[in-house]
Amino acid sequence: MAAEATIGLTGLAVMGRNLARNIARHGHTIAVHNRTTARTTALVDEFGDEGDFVASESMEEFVASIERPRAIVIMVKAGEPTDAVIDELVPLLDEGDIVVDGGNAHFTDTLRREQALQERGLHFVGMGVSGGEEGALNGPSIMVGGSDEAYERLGPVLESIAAEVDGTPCCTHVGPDAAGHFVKMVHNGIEYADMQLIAESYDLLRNVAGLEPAEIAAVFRDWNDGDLESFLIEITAVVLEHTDAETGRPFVDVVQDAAEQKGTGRWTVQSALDLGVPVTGIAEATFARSLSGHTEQRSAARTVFATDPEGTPLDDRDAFVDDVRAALYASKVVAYAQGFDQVAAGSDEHDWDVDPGAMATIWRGGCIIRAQFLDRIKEAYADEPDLTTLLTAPYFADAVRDGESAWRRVVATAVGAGVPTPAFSSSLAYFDGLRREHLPAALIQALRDNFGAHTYARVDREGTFHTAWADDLSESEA
Ligand code: NBP
Repeated sequence: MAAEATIGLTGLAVMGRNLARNIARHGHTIAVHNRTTARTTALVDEFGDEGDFVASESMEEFVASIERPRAIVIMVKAGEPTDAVIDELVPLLDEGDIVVDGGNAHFTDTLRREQALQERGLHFVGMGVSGGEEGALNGPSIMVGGSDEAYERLGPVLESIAAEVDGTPCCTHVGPDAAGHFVKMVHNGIEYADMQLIAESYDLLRNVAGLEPAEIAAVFRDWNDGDLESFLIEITAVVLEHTDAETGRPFVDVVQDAAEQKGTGRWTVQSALDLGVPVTGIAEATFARSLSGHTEQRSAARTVFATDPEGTPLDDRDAFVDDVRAALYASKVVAYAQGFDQVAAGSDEHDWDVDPGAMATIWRGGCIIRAQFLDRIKEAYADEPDLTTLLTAPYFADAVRDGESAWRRVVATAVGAGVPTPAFSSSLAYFDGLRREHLPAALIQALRDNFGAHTYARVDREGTFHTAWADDLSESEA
């Protein structure tokens, strides 16, 4: 078979198929393959007229149909299936060929695979693709890891199929080896926090302000005209105004209130713990999903503690709704600041040299967290590339300062009413933790020295000290 395809893609389930169509629609000849040939045939039968597809039944034919150095995208189930496909592909490849994993791999798997393929003279690219099936077809946000050489070959194709905002493609070379999959993971973690904050806002508007779902939909639509403008706020309005055809009830009331946390949120929190980065918003969002799924414990607790606290009646419902908007925005600033801290920490740990402004730029379109807000983040990093925390960038500092009292009122009201707002509350606690002159960590250090001779540093002189707690309380330099 003549090597005629610019790029190849194996794994033609929903994501792979849509990505292949997107590539073909942009004028690139694409070789396609799937373990089960029926999917390949179906793609070409249904959409063959959208572009130039070169279909193969066997992996050998598929590889032979791609121009060298070959660029081959794998879009199969993450984990063992990805390793199985890599193992099948590698013996058929030549030095300098590029294997791209577009699945949701854990970044440590990508580190391992990159190392193994590099030793065989191949490039391995971990590529984060955001935007679900719709994004894959019409323009995803693409976070590409791997070598510069690999990006030179892949960049033109990937940038042509990515979403575009203000003429800029939502695709970039994030950094070496696993940088792309790492930032995709944090992106998903931020998505968890974003959705949890929206869910808490909804709960407060419904159960403290007493609004009906359709009324709350109108509130979200209104919010979507301002600073909060984003895909998630927009679809919240759509979901909340939807009525279940069968029962005539608000759709949100016929959906079970048990959310899953499938992996990337958990991975983000696990990595944050390893890196020592407090991503409280993402962690609380992940735990809130876990709590929602503990139906037996919830049922037991409901039986024992059924009564809601009375709380304080609202004086002014409209003012409360506006307070919730301000609290949502301030908490969102915190959640994103924490996510960007994690990207920076991961980048330092692995020498990836990730440009945070570029991440904000490519998340503006194609992906689930796309929002007007990301333009402000992009600008903040453009003004100050070494920003210590997004919270102190002038635009965000003003936003938090303006919303601070509303934020405190909302959290206090929620606590009084017994409505759980773990993401709102923990974001506020994080903000307070950062801005305070003194933290009680001093007492923790003293206690650790008392029970375990862990030593402490003093505020008034250099050095490390220990107090003889069980003896004469004298202090010595450790
Ligand atoms: P799935 O994750 O459902 O995987 C199905 C594909 O994997 C099929 O092509 C299947 O081939 C192939 N496959 C499996 Br399973 N085991 C295999 C093996 N041992 N050898 C060869 N092929 C094997 O597909 P998807 O939902 O399209 O997602 C693809 C990737 O994209 C995943 O990593 C996913 O996490 C990621 N992703 C998904 C989304 C989304 O919104 N769905 C978004 C972003 C990223 P078969 O047809 O022969 O069974």
